[in-house]
Amino acid sequence: STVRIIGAPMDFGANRRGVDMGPSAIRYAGLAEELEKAGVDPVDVGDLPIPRAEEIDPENEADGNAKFLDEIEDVSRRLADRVAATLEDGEFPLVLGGDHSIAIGSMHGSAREADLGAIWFDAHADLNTPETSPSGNVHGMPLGAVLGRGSFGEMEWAHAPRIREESIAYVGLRSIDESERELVRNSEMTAFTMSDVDERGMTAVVEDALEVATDGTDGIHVSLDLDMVDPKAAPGVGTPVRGGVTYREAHAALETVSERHKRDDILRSMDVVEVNPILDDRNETAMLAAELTASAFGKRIL
Ligand code: DIR
Ligand code: MN
Ligand code: MN
Ligand code: MN
Repeated sequence: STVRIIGAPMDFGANRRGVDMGPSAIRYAGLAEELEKAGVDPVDVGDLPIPRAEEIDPENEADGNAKFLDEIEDVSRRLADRVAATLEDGEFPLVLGGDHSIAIGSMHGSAREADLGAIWFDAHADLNTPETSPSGNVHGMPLGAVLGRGSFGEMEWAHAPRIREESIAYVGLRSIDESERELVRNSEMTAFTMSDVDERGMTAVVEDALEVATDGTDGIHVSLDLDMVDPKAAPGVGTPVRGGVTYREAHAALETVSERHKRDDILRSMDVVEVNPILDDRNETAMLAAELTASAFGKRIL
């Protein structure tokens, strides 16, 4: 099978600069080689053209309470088209971020021709909207946007009717805004927090998450925010939160996804986000991102 690597070097959605270098860092860490070891055929189509923040009128930043929303809307539309075209060509879209706002485009594109479930590996819930966000950073809002919550103005199109809340499972949650907590609790989504990982172990949790995401859907999107992992193993992220999953648990999580994929061909699209080389320690977070992606596609020790 062919995996089409699409770089999305976007940092408009994050509060820390540098996440736009994530795609280069993950490639340099050996993503294509790791994927080959997993037995897939990677084809790298380069990066989506994204303007530099320096080129943008700073007035745009304060676009209501969603910073750089116009720029993000434009990138999301083009990314969604690329992801949909990749699937039409019979290839697997693997999108490299960039901040987590890129998931708006990748999920929307993936859900055009399919009922889509999702596993959201993240310390954060990313369910804010311009109305609820305390930061105005769109990387905290991608699920809000695709689920059609809140007012995204020109980006209302991002609502993807073929993504149902009940087909989304979180894994790794540990940092939810006060205003976001009720949104998650009142949603139809399934939330596995770090406490669930503590109590039940990562493999059992991800098996349950896979049940949620595959039940009644045509396939799943895996969104891997590297801040799911503890900052000791993944220091190069914009919003590190201590108490995250270990290096081994992270591998177990993605290996569990690949085991299920081997049986039932469930994987449809994936993104790997929030790697920030400026904050990293000798590219180790990018290397982890490459390794975990290979685990998702079936790379094993033996
Ligand atoms: C916070 C932090 N919930 C916000 N979010 C994220 O700004 O909305 N950090 N996603 O990675
Ligand atoms: Mn996130
Ligand atoms: Mn996060
Ligand atoms: Mn709508």
